[in-house]
Order: sequence, then structure tokens, then C-alpha cells
Amino acid sequence: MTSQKSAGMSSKGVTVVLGAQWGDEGKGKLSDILSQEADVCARCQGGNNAGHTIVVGKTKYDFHMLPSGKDHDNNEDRETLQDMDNIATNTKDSSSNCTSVVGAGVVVHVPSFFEELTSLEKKGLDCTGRLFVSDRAHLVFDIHQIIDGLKELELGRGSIGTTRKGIGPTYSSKASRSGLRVHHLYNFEEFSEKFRTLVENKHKRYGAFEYDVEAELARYKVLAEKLKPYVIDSVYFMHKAIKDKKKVLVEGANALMLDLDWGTYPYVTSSNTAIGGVCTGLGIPPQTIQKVVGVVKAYTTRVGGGPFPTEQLNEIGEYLQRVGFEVGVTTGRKRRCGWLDMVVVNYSTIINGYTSLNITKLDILDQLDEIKIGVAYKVDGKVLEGFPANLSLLENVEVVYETMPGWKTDISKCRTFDDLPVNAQKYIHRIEEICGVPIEWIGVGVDRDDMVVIP
Ligand code: 2SA
Ligand code: GDP
Ligand code: MG
Repeated sequence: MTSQKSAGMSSKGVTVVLGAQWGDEGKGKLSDILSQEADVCARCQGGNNAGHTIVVGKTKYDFHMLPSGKDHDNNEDRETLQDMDNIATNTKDSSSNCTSVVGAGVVVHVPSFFEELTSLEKKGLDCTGRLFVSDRAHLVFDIHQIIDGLKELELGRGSIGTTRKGIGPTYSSKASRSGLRVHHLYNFEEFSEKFRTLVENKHKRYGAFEYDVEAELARYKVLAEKLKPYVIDSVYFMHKAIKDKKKVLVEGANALMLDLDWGTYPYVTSSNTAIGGVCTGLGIPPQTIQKVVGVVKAYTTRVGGGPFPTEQLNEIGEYLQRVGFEVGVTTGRKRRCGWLDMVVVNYSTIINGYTSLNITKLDILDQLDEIKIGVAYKVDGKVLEGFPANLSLLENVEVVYETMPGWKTDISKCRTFDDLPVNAQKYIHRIEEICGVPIEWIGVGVDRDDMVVIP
């Protein structure tokens, strides 16, 4: 294997975890592992469309809008960071704390924020004093969620298959400069006026639908006060954390192939899920980013509509769905499944510049006789150089596969590369060879500890 200094976060600057395929690669699990050495874990884009599952011993946590990196074990002896200045001056052992930041690029549905928080707290995760929300983050309202559903209905058979969490309509409001941000909540007169205009304009576009504006405003008056202790100037917070050499982890949501610009448009989400979204969503300069980890599932999944060249609409796809328990964390939809597509991983590597990879769910392939890797796309017998922008072309590519023998062995107890069966090692080597990025972690099970670490 390509040798690395040490598996973990970069010793300086910002470490970023990004999905390299269509999402659900297991970013949450890696973020959780890294958060044990992080001071700050931030989300930079997306909203509660994301679903990150973390398993620590017998406890399963589902994160949607909140960053997964929370150091779930160490709640009891933890010192809390009560305000943004403490982050800079606090010099205690960083392994006992990780503060979460919902960055400016995230879209926040405040009622869901509190629902998620309550459900995590019920599982014993105390977020007091270590969870903050940017005052620049845009607000998702129920009206955005209603419109998400209406837009999908309008699209009919060509629908995107969104999570209906209002993500697209909220980013639309942001881009058309009619959105409301967290700070607007604290001038409630201005907030109310803008909110009424927003609703009025949506009715003009989508016609009559039930929406009680005054009840919503009354609800937000209460929510605004409840949210107040969490609201910060995240630009200053992040700047100070970086300046004071805190270990900062950025947890990507969704994935490269769902990026608004680089994904399979229009079958994408509405934010920049690629590396660019880290800078625009957190207001941090690119040179602060020292390490970019690409998370790659050992096969491919996709939830929602859109082309998927290596999809297996057969017993292999069914096997991967069943054994990999490929079900949406947010919507409960079955995920579509297929072979690992290295054309996707290579494209994603070019854009995100991964410094290392985490291959996840290798254990799901344990029972297969042979395993295929998509290594190229052909059109009219010619290999394509890049990844096609045109979906009609993408839908008609012929995938060139390499076939490798399976290992037919339970790998869940493997903890070092040498523990893996030879055929599993060969599969990993081949991935590394094709994309030219060192592999630092290999997931072999759901639990935090089920990870082969390559130092
Ligand atoms: P949206 O709701 O506007 O962001 O949907 C647009 C497309 O983005 C896809 N998308 C996702 N794909 C994979 N995982 C996601 N998170 C959940 C999970 C999804 C779920 O972790 O399982 O529970 O269904 C996610 N979020 C958005 C979506 O399917 C559309 O294709
Ligand atoms: P994310 O959106 O990228 O954080 O991924 P999700 O949490 O939506 O989906 C990944 C699923 O796979 C979760 O249920 C994880 O618990 C699980 N998972 C992550 N890594 C592994 C692994 O290496 N092996 C197995 N069997 N499951 C894993
Ligand atoms: Mg997910």
C-alpha cells in the first residue's frame, strides 16, 4: 500500500470528508472517528436531506442536519465551550471535546433542528454549549417543503426523487434573493414582512394551497428565542479556530455526483457538495484545507432518479441492497445498487483533489464469487475521456468492466491490511491503482471500531 504518515486528521489546518459517489458512502462513520481528535466539526452545505448513521456499540445515531462528528463517547467529563472566544483559549485535551457548527451554506429548518437535537439528547448525546448555527444560514420553511412536493408532482415521470425536505426551493429563494436567514429572526418586524412577501410570491407561482402564515409567524417568534443561544457569527468562529490552530473537521453531505454543478444535473441536490462548497459554505480560504478524504463505497448506490451506468437491476443489485441494508436514512427509500464505478471515482477525484480515501462497506462483498469494477465508458466503441455532461449520452454508455475473484471470507474482524484475504487486498490495490489516491481506511462493518486503518 502507498505509505502514509499516520491515519487521522491533518495535524494542521482543516480536514475535509467528502462523498465521492452519489451519497451514503459512510461519511458519518469516518466523521465520527475523526471527531475524536477534532476540536470543531462543521457542516458547510445541504440540510436535513442528508442522513448519516453512526453506530457506537449498541447505540445507533441518525444525523440529518447536525454534524455527525460529536465525540459520542465522551459526554461525561467533557468541558463545554460556552462561547466562541473559549474555542480559542481552551487548551485542554482536544480528544475530550468537539464543537459542532452548522455553517452559513447549510439550509436550516428550525423545527427539524430541535427535533434532531431532542432525539440525539434522548440517546445521551449532550450538545449543551457545543452546537452552533451560523447567523448567515438560510431558513427552510414548511412552505419550501410543500413546494418541493408540488415541483416533483409537476415533473411527473421526470421527477428528481428529492427528499421533499424543501432543500431545492430554499436554495432557489436564496439565489433569487428572497430567502430569509437566521439573523432575520432577530428583527421580527422585518422578518414578518419578508416572510409574508415570500409566501405571497409562492402563491402567485404555485396557486392556492393551504398555509397559515400568521400561525407560522407565531411559531417562529417562539422558535427564534429558542434558537438564540445557538446562533453565532460563524465566519469569525471558524477564522478564530483556524488561527488558533484548532483541529477543524468539515463533514460533507450528499456527494460529488449530486453537486449542483458537477453532478448528473438536473438529478442533483441544490448545493455544492464538492470541495468548493467547503469554502463558500464556511467562509474559509482554500489554503487552510490540508487534507481531503474521499469516501468511496466498495460498490455504488444511488437514491432518487437519474442515470446510473453500473446499476444492477438483477440479483446482484438485490444482493447489495439487502446485504448492505441500503435504505435511505431520511426517507426510508430503497437505494438503487450496482458495481463500483471507477469512472465516477476518477471524475470525483479530479474535482475534489482527494489526498486519501476511505473505502467503506467492503464486508458487504464478502459472499460474492466474483466482483466487477467499471473502469471505462464507451460510446460507439470508443472510450470516453471524461465524464459526460449530457445525460442522454450518459444513459447510453457501455460500461467496460474488469472482473476480480471474490474472497468468500468474513472480513469483519480484520483490523490491518495484512488481516484481509489476498483477493480483498487485490481489490483494494486495484482501486488505488486506478485512481492514484492512497487508501487510508477500509470499512469492514457498521461499528466505529470496524475499520482497517492503514498507517
Ligand atoms: P434533495 O432533497 O433536493 O436534496 O434531493 C435531490 C437529489 O439528491 C438526492 N439526495 C440524497 N441521496 C442520497 N442520500 C441522501 N440522504 C438520505 C440518506 C436520503 C434518503 O442518507 O439516505 O433518506 O432518502 C440524499 N439527500 C438528497 C435525492 O435522492 C435526489 O436525487
Ligand atoms: P453517509 O450519508 O455517507 O454518512 O452514509 P449513510 O449513513 O447514509 O449510509 C452508510 C450506511 O452504511 C450506514 O448505515 C452505516 O452505518 C453503514 N456503514 C458505514 N460503513 C460501513 C462499513 O464499512 N460496513 C458496513 N457493513 N456498514 C457500514
Ligand atoms: Mg446518507
